[in-house]
Parts: sequence; structure tokens; C-alpha cells
Amino acid sequence: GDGERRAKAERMFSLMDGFLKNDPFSLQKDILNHVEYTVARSRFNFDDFEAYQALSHSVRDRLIERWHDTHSYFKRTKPKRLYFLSLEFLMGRSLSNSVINLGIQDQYAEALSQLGFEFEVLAEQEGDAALGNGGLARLSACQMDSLATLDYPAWGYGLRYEYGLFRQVIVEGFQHEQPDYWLNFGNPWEIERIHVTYEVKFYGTVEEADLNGEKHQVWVPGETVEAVAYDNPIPGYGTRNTLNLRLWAAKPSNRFDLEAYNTGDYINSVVNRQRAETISNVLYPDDRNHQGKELRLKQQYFFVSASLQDIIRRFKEAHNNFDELPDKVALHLNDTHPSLSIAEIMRILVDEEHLGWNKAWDIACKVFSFTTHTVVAEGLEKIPVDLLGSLLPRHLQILYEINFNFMEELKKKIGLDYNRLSRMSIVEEGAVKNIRMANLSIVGSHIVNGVSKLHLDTLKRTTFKDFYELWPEKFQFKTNGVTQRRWIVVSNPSLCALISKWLGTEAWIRNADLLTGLRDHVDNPNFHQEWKMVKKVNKMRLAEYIEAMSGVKVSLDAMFDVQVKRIHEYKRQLLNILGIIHRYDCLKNMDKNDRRKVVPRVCIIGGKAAPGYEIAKKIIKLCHSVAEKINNDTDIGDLLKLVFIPDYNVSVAELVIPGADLSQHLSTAGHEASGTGSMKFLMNGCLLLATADGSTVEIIEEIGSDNLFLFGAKVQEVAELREKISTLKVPLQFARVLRMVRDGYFGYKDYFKSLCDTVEIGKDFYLLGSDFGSYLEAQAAADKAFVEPEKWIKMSILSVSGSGRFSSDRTIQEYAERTWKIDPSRCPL
Ligand code: NBX
Repeated sequence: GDGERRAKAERMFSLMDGFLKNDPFSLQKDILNHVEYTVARSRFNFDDFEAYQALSHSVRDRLIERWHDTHSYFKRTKPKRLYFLSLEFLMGRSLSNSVINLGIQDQYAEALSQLGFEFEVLAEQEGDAALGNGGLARLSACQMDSLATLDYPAWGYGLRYEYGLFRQVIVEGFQHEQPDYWLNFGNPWEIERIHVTYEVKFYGTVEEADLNGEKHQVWVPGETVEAVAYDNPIPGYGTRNTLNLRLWAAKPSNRFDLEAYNTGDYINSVVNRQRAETISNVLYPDDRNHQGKELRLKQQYFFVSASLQDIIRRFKEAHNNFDELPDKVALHLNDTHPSLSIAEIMRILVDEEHLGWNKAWDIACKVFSFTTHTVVAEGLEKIPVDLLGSLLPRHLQILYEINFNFMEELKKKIGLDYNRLSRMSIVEEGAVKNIRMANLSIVGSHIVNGVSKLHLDTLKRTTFKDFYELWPEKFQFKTNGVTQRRWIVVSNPSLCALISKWLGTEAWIRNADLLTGLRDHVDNPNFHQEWKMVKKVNKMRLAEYIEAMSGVKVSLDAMFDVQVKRIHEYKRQLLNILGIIHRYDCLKNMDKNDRRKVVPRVCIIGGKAAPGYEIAKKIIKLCHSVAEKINNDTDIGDLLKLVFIPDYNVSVAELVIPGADLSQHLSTAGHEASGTGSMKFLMNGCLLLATADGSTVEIIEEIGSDNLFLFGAKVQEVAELREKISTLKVPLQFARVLRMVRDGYFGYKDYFKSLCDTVEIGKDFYLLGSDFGSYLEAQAAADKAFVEPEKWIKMSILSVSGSGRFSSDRTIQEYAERTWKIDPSRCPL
């Protein structure tokens, strides 16, 4: 009975000595225990890495405790849950973030220092979890942190790639890719659930069967692999709630054994089994042109199938009627990558649970919501029908049926407008037939989200115009945000302390709107002095890193000017480099007296190019060639330096962003859906030099246009400029710097030719030439502001004060209230 269970529980609890204790002495005991029994080293002799391992295991224990409590609380109270489906999560390191969110960083620091270790040094031992490409993937990570902190009953689902995003190695200025075999040194943050497994099926045929006199489609699959769950606890800040990020790994299914036995070809069948594991082996680097690769489609379905089986099993444990599904479950599609979920849930409900099609469809549409991170139609994901039909024959049937019904409904509404019908169809006709994953996601979701106001406006006018006119009420925007826990508290401890001191509270760590309180001190000279010191400390840290990575010594008096993000033509790193060449050229032509008035600059560029993206790789090489010339010019000295930071990733970002004075966000207006890097720089008191694109428009609303350096054509103007692209006037300076590259001033003349061609008059799609004049003016304005330190610091303070709206806490709260309809559910202490 109940009493018996309670007595047993109490005995267990006392046997375990209650909850884990967090005083420094208990932490030391736990760390040493892990040194001896988990790491299996002597507690009298262990190095920094082993100390890091033991330390993380002691943190892991504390996470697991809270994880258990949170999940039994959710199980008991049965709130509506959100399942966040994403093929990418860029978590970075976990140690500092976890310890801070658990609220025991001081205790750990003390415990370690008594053992002769320094927390920060051990934290450096951890490698990044880089299971994603860029903005989209880091956004998922920030949003998980906010979901946990705001007590929402949510789960994340993803893939446990064995190889994360490639490591970028620079050899003679060229990018080379190396595999990121990140699990090599173990991963203390995951919990392997050997018993949480599901079978995932592929290939085969569809047959018709008779069930109680009714015809049914039955999928007879040809291949089975197993999905194993790996759970990654996500602690919230200032709450006991600890969510789960469940990542799936592929392993061979035991079903194959029988086949091996039957065919007698034992060795080959073992080799074949092993192939199953390749499904979750490697993350696809984003090149934004979808090539219809079978392995990629397999990954997507593997992920979708395992996640939905898990979700439906959990739902059925607590509920017995699928009508309740939309009240208990919200499924969120992070871009179109998991959008096969829509076909899969129909297959489960219709083929396996035997619901009628219409009822199943009604449930599906209520359950799904969708966020797109793309602007232009060419960036949207398509899957060749042939490929899909062979890998997932039943799903192709279902997709055709969904599309047929949609087309019928559409005809009733808009008549026989065949052009529009064919544009909106889920199936793209043509030489190669494709499934349009975005159309599927829009049709199957009740809400479609853009990632900034401007992004949604653009989608409504262009890419999704037809759908917007059909279902205006479906379309919303949720401006992206980033978590101040990682992007201030973890990465910029000095700024964190300063903010808390002047606000008189740490409450801003859970409520970023409070940062506006800093405005009260914006003219206080003492505050300015401390603010300046914080930036100095962070610049020193960054300067040391630069010297270690590239051998270049940089002056702390120079303006640290940073552009770090994936390399893309639309992000216009080339504009930055051409601007730097222009600056160099001006310096060379200046007399000694004038040079004294020049603001010294350290230009820092970092980012990875997709392995197959030739133009992006040439931009990286150009950056190195220009850097070589400038940095070795003794005539220039500290007035101008250019450094490329290799292998830009989350932990490099944590070092670079706090040390930046100026950061550049140069996308041609209308091309960056949102941009999230800018928000991290803003939170760290770094001024922005940017186009009016994506979320920058909203940043301006918060901090005012005189607190950043804005330049370039506006969205409305971009279309017009492109109309007259062959006659566009470009400034003389632009032609001049481009000529320098063409003429081989930086070497590699032939290699850079095709790069120069992309911005030649008439072909300059991203409008570097026509924005160049305005870009140089904005740069000049930045220089002018930098020599008035009081003004600069004030702008910096106002940037941080206005950054509250760009906390992912705000984004997540909007999603929860307007899209997912979920409520906070706080696990009691
Ligand atoms: O998503 C990015 C957008 O470009 C940013 O403007 C936006 O701020 C960010 C978060 O909403 N998109 C992005 O990062 N996409 C990918 O990384 C990507 C990955 C795989 C793929 C296509 C795109 N197949």
C-alpha cells in the first residue's frame, strides 16, 4: 500500500544520506571519490584533466538528482509538454554553465582551491559539444537553457553525432577540415539509457491488408536499426528544474541475427550490421544547397521515428485517448529538418492506432508548430521523390495524400489558378520531382514562425506570400534571443559582477529586462571607470589568445573590431576585408603627421566555410593574404593589424565577444533572417556596426540609432538596386581596392579572380559596391566615437541596458504563451 511505499522511500532516502550536500567539504569528498572510483586514479596523484573528469562527475551527480525530481514531478502533475525537435544543438562546454545554474560556483571554487586546483583552469579542459552548424543550432541551445530556467515542462530531442562540426585548420591561409571525434575523451554530461531503445525501419514495400473488413496499408520494411537514448540534463538557473535533452544514437538491431543465420554468410552480415551505426555518425555541414543525399534523409527519419515513438509511448502511459494529444503535447519543428514528423505521426495514428484519416489530420495540425530560419526560396529544403519513395515508401503515399487533400481544399478557396496551385503544392513537378519540406511544414502546422519582425515581413511579401494570403492567422514572429546566463554570466564574469553591483541585485540573471536599470548610472564617472576596466581585462584575455594562436602582438589601446560568424557571401566578410584594404591603402598614402590622428585597429575575423563552398573558402584565404601583407609592414605597426581566428566555435566565442569594442554585422538587407551574434556582442557592451537587417532593426528600436553605426541599403532599396544592377555606380575606392586584389597585390592573383568576379559591376548580387561608400562612412563614424572615450563608454553602457529584449527568456515566453500554450511547472524543493 501507500504507507509501505512511503516507508521504503524514507529508508532509501536515509540510506543515501538525503540529498547531495553542496558545502565545500562535501564537494571535495565527492570529487576525490570520483578521482579514485570513476576516473580510477589515485587520489594522491591526478592531473588537471583527471581533476576535470572527477569534478564533472560530481556535478553530473547533482544534475541527475534534480533531473529525477523534475521528471517525477512532471509525471505526477501531467502538464502539457513541449517537445523541441531539432537536428542540431550547439551546446559548447557544460561545466561552468551547469555549476552556475546549480548556484554552487563559489562552493566549487573554494573546494578546488583547497585541493590545489583552480576552477577556471579545469573548465578549460573540456572540449565543445558541437552538434550543429551555426546560428540555428546555438539558438536551440540557448532556448533549452531558457526553457529550463522558466520552468517549462519541455524535452529536447536531437541526434548524438559521433563527429560534430568539422574542426577548421588553417594551412598556409587555406581552410582544411578535420573530423571532430569529440567523444574520444569521454562525455560526463550524458547518461546512456541502454534500455530506452526503439526500432527504426527503412525501405521495403507497402502492402494492402484487410482489417475487420476494411482495407489498410501496411508497410513491410526492409531494414531495421535501433535507436538508443542518451540523456543530457539541462539545469535551469535559480530553480530545481532540470530538463532533458535526449539524443539518439544508431546501433545495429538484433533482428538481423536471424537473417545472418539463415543466409549462412556470417562475416558479411556482421559487416552489414555495422553499417547501421553510420546513420548517426556525422553532422552534415550546412552548405544551404540541398543535395538529396540518402544518408541525410536517413538521419532525419531515424531522428523523427525514434523521437515520436518515445513521445507517443509517454503519452499513452498517462492518457488513453488521442483526442487529448493536442492538450497534452506540443511538437515544435526547428526548421524543416524534422518535418517528416508530420508524415510519421499520420502513419502512427492511421496505420498503427487505426484512427480515421480526417481525425488524425486534425490532431496533427493542432500539435505541430514550425519555425523557419531561412529567407530566400533557394534556401528551402527539398527531397527528391524517388529517394523518399525508396527509403520510406509508406511515407511517400501519406505525403501524396496530404497534398491531394490540401490541393482539393485550396481549389475550393482560390479556384483553378494553376500557377498558384503548383507553387503551393507540397510536390514540386519537373525533371526531378521533389517534396518541398517547407510547404509540408506550413500545411501541417497551426503556427508558422519567423525569427525576427523583418524576417516575417519578408516571408509574407516573398517566399511564403501564397501561404500568407491563404492563412494569415497562422503566421507569427518570435524575435530570437540568447541566454544571458552563458553570454554574460559564464563568459564575462567581470561584467557580471559589475552589473550586479550597480543594479544592487542578481535578479537580472533571471529577468534581463532589469538591465535597463543601468541607465540610471550612465553618466556616473565611477561607473564609467569600472566599466572601462572590465573591457580592458577582457581585451587582455583576448590579446593573449590572439598571440598564442597567430603570433601577432596587438596593442590594447587599439580598437578591437570583430566579425565572427559562418562565412557566407550574403554576410559579406568580403566587404570587411575590402574595407581593411582601403584603410591600409589610406595609411600608406598618408604623411607621418596625419598618421598620428588615426585610431589604431585590430581587425579580427573568424568563421568556418562549408567544405564545398569554394567562394567562402577563397574569402578565408584572402583574409590571410591581406593579413600577411599588413601585419609584416613595419611602416604600419600598431595602426592596423588583421588576424583570422581559426576554428571559431562556442568556447572561442566566449573569449572573443567580451573582448570586442566593435562588431560587424554586414549582411545585405533582407538576407539575414535574424542574426544572434549581434545580441551577444550587445550584451557584452560592444558597439555594433551593422546593416538594417534581421534583428538589428529591433535592436535599433531598443537602443536608438545613435548608439550604433548603421549603414547600407535598406530592404526596400535592395530590390530596386538589383533591378539596375548592370548600371550601378560604385565608388572609386571600391574599384581601386578590388583592382589591388585582381592585380596580385596580395599574391594568388589567379586564385582570387573568381572571387573578385562575384562583386564586379553587373554581377554584384550582394551589393558590396553600392554599399561601400556608406560602409566607409560608418567606419569613420566609429573611429570618431572611439577617440571620445566618455561617449564610447556611454554608448557601450546603453547597449547593455537595451539588451534585455534579446534574452532567449523573452523569446521562449512568447513561444510558450502564443504558440505552444504551455504553462510553467516548477518542481518543489
Ligand atoms: O538561424 C540561421 C540564420 O541564418 C540566422 O539569421 C538566424 O539568426 C539563426 C537562428 O534563427 N540559420 C542557420 O544557422 N542555418 C543553419 O545552420 C543550417 C543548418 C543546416 C541546414 C541549413 C541551414 N541544412
